[in-house]
Amino acid sequence: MSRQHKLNWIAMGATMIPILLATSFVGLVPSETLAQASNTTATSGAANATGAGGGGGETTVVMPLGSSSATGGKGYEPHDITVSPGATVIWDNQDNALHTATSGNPDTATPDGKFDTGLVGANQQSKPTTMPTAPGEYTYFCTLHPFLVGTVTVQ
Ligand SMILES: [Cu+2]
Repeated sequence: MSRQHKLNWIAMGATMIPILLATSFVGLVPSETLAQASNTTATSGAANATGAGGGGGETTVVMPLGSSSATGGKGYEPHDITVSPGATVIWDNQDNALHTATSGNPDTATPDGKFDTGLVGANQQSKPTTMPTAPGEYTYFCTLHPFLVGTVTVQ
């Protein structure tokens, strides 16, 4: 066999390997991967439910699309949350305007310094924001749209 022939055989072998791998992988896909995908979905769904109800994990409050409209009736969702002392909360801004979650008096739009996300951009999440350690009910609002009001109960 000439040197050129040998090289051709090697090259052909190299191209066959990926094809064989791809073929055998495709054979595995239907049952295995679909089973895994549905398992993953079920698990994350369960984790979310636990986080929302448990109070022990991370709590997320949504600023829904339309929150910047005073008459839209959209506000922090959920409006009231209960967390343990010093827990962290994330505000998820799904609106197309900037918002904050700032503790204080919404009637006078006066922050009290207990917690403040600062400005949260459209379609962004706040940093994990640490809640007070002292039990109580803390009212907060958006400094740009003070008609957006929510409460955090620490207990
Ligand atoms: Cu706002």
